[in-house]
Amino acid sequence: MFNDKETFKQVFRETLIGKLGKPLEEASNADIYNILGNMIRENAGKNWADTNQRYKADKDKQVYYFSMEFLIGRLLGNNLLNMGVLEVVRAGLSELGFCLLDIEEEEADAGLGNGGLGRLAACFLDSLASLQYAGHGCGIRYKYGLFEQKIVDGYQVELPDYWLQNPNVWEVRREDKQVEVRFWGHVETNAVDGHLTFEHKDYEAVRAIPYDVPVIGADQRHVNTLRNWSAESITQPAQTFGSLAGTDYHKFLEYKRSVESISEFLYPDDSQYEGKLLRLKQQYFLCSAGLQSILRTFGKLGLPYESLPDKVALHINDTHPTLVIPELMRILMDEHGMEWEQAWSITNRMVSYTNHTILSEALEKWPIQMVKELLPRIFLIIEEINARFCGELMSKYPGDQDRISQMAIIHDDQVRMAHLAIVASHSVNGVAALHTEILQKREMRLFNEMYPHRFNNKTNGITHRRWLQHANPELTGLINDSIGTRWMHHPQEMIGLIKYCEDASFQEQVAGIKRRNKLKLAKYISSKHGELVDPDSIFDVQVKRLHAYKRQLLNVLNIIHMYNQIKDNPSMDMVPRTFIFGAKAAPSYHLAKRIIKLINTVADVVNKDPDVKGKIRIFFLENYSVSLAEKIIPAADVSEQISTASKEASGTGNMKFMMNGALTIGTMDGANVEMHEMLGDNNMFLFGLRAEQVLDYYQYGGYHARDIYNSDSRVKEVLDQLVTGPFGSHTQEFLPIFQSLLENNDEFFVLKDFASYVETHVEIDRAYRNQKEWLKKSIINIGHSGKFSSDNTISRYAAEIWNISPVRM
Ligand code: NBG
Repeated sequence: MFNDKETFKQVFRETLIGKLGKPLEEASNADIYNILGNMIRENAGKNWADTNQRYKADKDKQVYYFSMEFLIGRLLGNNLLNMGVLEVVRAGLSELGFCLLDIEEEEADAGLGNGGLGRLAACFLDSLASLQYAGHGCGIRYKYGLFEQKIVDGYQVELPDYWLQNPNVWEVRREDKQVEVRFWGHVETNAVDGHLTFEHKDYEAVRAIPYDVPVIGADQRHVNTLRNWSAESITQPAQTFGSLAGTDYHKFLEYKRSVESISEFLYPDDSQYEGKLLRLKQQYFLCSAGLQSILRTFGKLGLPYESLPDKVALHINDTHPTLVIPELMRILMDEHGMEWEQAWSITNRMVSYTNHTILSEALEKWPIQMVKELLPRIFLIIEEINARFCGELMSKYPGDQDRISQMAIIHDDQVRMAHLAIVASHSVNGVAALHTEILQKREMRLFNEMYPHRFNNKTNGITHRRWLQHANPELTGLINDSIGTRWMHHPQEMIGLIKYCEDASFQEQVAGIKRRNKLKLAKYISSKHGELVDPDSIFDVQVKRLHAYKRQLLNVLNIIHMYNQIKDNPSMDMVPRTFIFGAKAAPSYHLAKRIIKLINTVADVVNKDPDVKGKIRIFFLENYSVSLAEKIIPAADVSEQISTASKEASGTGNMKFMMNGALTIGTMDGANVEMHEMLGDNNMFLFGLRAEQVLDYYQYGGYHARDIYNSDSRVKEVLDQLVTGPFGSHTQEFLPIFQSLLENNDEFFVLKDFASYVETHVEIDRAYRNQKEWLKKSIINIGHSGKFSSDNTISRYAAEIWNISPVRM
């Protein structure tokens, strides 16, 4: 029905009338979206079923990617793209009087993730299906995604994101695949024939219902599954509470509320650990439901359980799904009667773990009391894993008590989830070369010594289908016209663009595309802010979660400094700059929220000041999300990747900007280091401390932020302005920022890197004036960006961790 425009139009019209009982002329954009979305999903249905059938028939090894977050964003455009019908549908709809871009805007942005970690999971699903791997997502169907951000008087206000208000056309509720997850209660231990058995008694049962979303690969024939679990009360309350009279009825309602809360909302913390009971419940809910359903599918193959590691790989995205480990042990031992040693060996061969951060505040540690009460059987298993591990340590490092307490899984009455994940996995990977090196040499040195072959690097990637082909169709067209279309399946072949980097007509086309993307974004900003945006200014963009280590503050301090310079010298010669920010702060992260207020305050003062008119403009775009990113990134000239070196494990925004031709100003952190390896000093603007220097300061001291305040008059002027005029207020609301830099000695080296950052921005101004050179750099960036396609990353996970090959349909 999608083969050609005319057939599409006809079928679409008929489907619409059939489903809505009204003619096309009366349909709204929302109607069109719904009909089209359903048509696409139904159309993918056959391939979906065939893919599953094929996996089953051939008993192909399956990978399950467990993640508490899948930041999918909108699916319509990407599904049309991967099915190869984007152009047919665009043209067909247009002839029917509808604009596909407007129709896409009708879709709720599935914000079931915080930032990079969740978006990485979404990119990986796209690559798995597109490269024809048998790899699926296992997640939670949160009723509310990440909060919707409003900016009111410059402050962040959080609103619930009820993304399911309209039916989700992509998901299929699978009641037949439901499982039961058990909480609370106690464990009864019995000895039968000298054999211990464990029985979980008086537990509270929760129904886990899967909602399956097809993940359509780029060849459209290969369709994997993202299975998101929803928590529901069991249907027969009498089973749990006897009769439904009187107090029992209230008990039931209470129980129902508490069960449903498990999949109600996504924790809005990025790189931050929240020691809340509900979060632990969510984690176990995901792990238990996911595993039970995986093992049920495996069971149908009729193979012995010993062969599990050959048929199933379980990947845990950060430590959040670590309970997969004890849960798998439980099922193998308690339900399949396996001995500990065998269950352990199977678990170890099945599980692999990715670490996404070295920030200590993100390391999960659960109080043993909480684990023991909520998950009594799981706790016993974790205790046993710990006891055996400590025993191993004692025999390997006799008398080294210090090492044992540093490495133990249970310590200080807490379960250290990262230790559990490392000990039980056959592979532990970092997400960029530098990050992996820091894990091996510093953060996890002792584990690396003990398990030298377990650690490996898998540098992150992004799907070029969403972030280039879908987000930037014009640039895609230009690439196709110049090097053909093979790069879409072999993104590293984008390197072929390098030969055009000095070609005047190619450069001109790249410039034209960038300008048109900037015009579109300018229009969007104007519609939101009611101010004109100059498309000839440099669009200098920092969009990502707000966190002190990402140093949005450094960016603002430089803007204030530029402002001061213009005030001193209003005729200063500079290329006009439009600074664009987008960032959500965790609702309880007070300093981060102050920084948002500061950005907005500075924007307010600067944008109103006639002295800087035509020189600097600042916009904070509210509610940064996947779909907003798709509008912003293709329009950026400068990409700000300015985290304190060593702190950003990889970053993935950096790759998206590079792929769309922005030049990066960045520190030698995360994947920036690998970008620099390819680009060299000429095609990237590097500044600031190196990771080694930062880590040495942390270890040995020697940094005194106040010395910089006292010796650099620019720094003093800017910081003083935060507490006095023109940005300070009578409420002293920026005093905490001021104090974090001086009283608390500037944990993230903002002041230390200030001078080199300022200088590098001057260099950017200079470089931009030479458009030919700038465009050359831009093309070199695009050409090298194929390395950062998640297709590349996923091929490595497949070959080096999961041991799977593509399944040719
Ligand atoms: C984040 C890192 C990023 C990285 C993404 C994806 C967490 C815990 N970590 O640098 O901060 O790009 O993970 O790996 O969210």
